[in-house]
Amino acid sequence: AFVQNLLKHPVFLSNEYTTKFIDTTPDLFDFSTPQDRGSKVLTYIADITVNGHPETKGRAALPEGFKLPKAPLPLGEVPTGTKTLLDEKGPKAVADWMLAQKQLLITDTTMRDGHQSLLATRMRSIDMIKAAPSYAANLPQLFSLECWGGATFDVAFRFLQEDPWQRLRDIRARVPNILTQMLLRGSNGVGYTNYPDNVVQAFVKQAADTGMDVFRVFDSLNWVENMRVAMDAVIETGKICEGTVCYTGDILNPARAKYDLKYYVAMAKELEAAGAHVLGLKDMAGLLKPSAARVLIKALKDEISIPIHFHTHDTSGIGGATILAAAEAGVDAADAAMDALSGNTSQPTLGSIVEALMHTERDTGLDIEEIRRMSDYWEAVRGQYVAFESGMQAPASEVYLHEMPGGQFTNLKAQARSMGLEERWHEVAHTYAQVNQMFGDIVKVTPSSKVVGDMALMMVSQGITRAEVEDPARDISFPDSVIDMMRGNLGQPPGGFPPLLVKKILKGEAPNTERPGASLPPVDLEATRKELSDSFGGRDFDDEDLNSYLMYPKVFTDYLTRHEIYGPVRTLPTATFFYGMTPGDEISVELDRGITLEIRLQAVGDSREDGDVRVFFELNGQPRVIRVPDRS
Ligand code: BTN
Ligand code: 3PY
Ligand code: ZN
Repeated sequence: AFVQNLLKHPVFLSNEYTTKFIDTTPDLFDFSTPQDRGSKVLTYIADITVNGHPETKGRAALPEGFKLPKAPLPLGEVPTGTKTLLDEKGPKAVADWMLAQKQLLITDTTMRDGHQSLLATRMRSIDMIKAAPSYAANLPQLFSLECWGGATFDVAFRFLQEDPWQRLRDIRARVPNILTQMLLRGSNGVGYTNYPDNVVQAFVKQAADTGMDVFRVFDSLNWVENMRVAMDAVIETGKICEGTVCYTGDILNPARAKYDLKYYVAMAKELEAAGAHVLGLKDMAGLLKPSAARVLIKALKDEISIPIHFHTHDTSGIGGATILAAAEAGVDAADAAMDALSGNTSQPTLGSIVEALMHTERDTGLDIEEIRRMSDYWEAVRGQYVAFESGMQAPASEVYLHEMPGGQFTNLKAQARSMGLEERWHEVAHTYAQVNQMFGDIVKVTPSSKVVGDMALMMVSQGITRAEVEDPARDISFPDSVIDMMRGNLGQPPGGFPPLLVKKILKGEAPNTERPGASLPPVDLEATRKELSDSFGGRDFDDEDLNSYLMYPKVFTDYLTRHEIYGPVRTLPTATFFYGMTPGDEISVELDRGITLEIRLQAVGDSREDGDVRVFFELNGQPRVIRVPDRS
């Protein structure tokens, strides 16, 4: 409408058009809100340019002379890979092939746990999509690409204004040969709460349909009973079920006898019997020491006959040594992150693992030069996310004390900072360890880790000691998440929760010690779809949307509401998405295959009495003015 008005305007026709003309000619703005996607995207850019992005405001800015990251060129044809084997022969054939291989198989976690652990999960799809064709062509020996799950859903909708299903579809379309892999929190899906069985089932089916191949299924209290629904759903799809043991404690330490070698072997056997094609060994905090890995992997290899896939974090600085020890003991596959997104709370360094195993029996077969090229790209990508760096300077042995998962560490630290507890971080870490003991020494991984973190922050901020929490005479107002967990809503840890503490927290109310899903009624999926549709004017919603809504009702509908205003912002360059544009900047945005917008920012007007700012663009050569409220 604006362009129509502009084109007919006599001053414009007389060729005296300047941006000042637009700024001083209100009738040009006599049109209803711009509806087309281009205008919506311009509205987003204008808003960020004028008001800043709430997430990067006050944080580190992009370095001077910043350049857009460039992915390495794909080298020729796409060779076959692990995905080809799954499609042709099924999950059992993949597992058999894994066992028959000599090489250590490698999963690249850069696109999921790598940025989850280093950059608070803020990496945007566009940066992954650009690398995807190069992965397919240049690194076809990778076992899998972990690119989904964990915190992906929550963050994509809430902070990145993009749809995680689209991310998976876009990566899948560009990587036809390597397995995609996700982290599934068992009956907690990709959320923080226990969902009804049919919601978990619908989610798994949709993930498989959209393009997921390997499902690493775990339970945040290591309760196999609570994993079966998700595992069965994966098996049903014909994809790969990686039934997973979470590692905590220290099998070599007699003082931590609760989680000893026998415990892990027994759980692994249970998972094998439950139908897992692969056993996942998930060391989410990076606690498995090299000497313990030798003992544990050897025992597991002796006792079970499915392949073992090892995941760890480098928080202590010796994660790489543990992977090498596990490789020596015969582990079949291990996770690593591309060099530029590795180390500290992330996974050990992929290129260095490849180098360390070169010319040995477990040589990974990966091309180190291609890894370096890919890592150079990730290095440039990481540069765009300076605002989300945690400031962690060095690995630390303190992780053996607090046992915080890599994905939680930086988040909890940021939370502590926002509560004014930054200076007291080590106290938070100590308290976290005390809370774990008080809760009976539990596995700490999302969502149980969040509960421990909530309790620790509450105790430190209010100056409450463990003795006071445990004192029956002292009234404590517990965080909601703690009450919820003690009610049994996340399931049961081995041996149950300490009865006296449960009694105090629940004030005598009886906890549910059965599997939570057993008492949650199934959700009426079609009625839920209708409810979603009705709240958006009768619009159609597909199964992906429905599954998003089932996992995150409020987060998803907030995302949809913002989508109405801002349109498809997911393909904006990351620098633009987080920092807006500077007059004179030009960007090219592929909205959809073949639909490209050339956007140039001409000028930003001054704030007017009406509180709005006019922002002047050229969109594919045509002038466009966008008004946004000044909130800066
Ligand atoms: C590339 O393909 O190299 C990057 C361009 C991004 C294309 C966007 S990503 C979302 C959407 N889906 C597509 O298939 N293309 C666009
Ligand atoms: C998650 O659940 O997001 C995790 O990464 C657990 O380690
Ligand atoms: Zn992890």
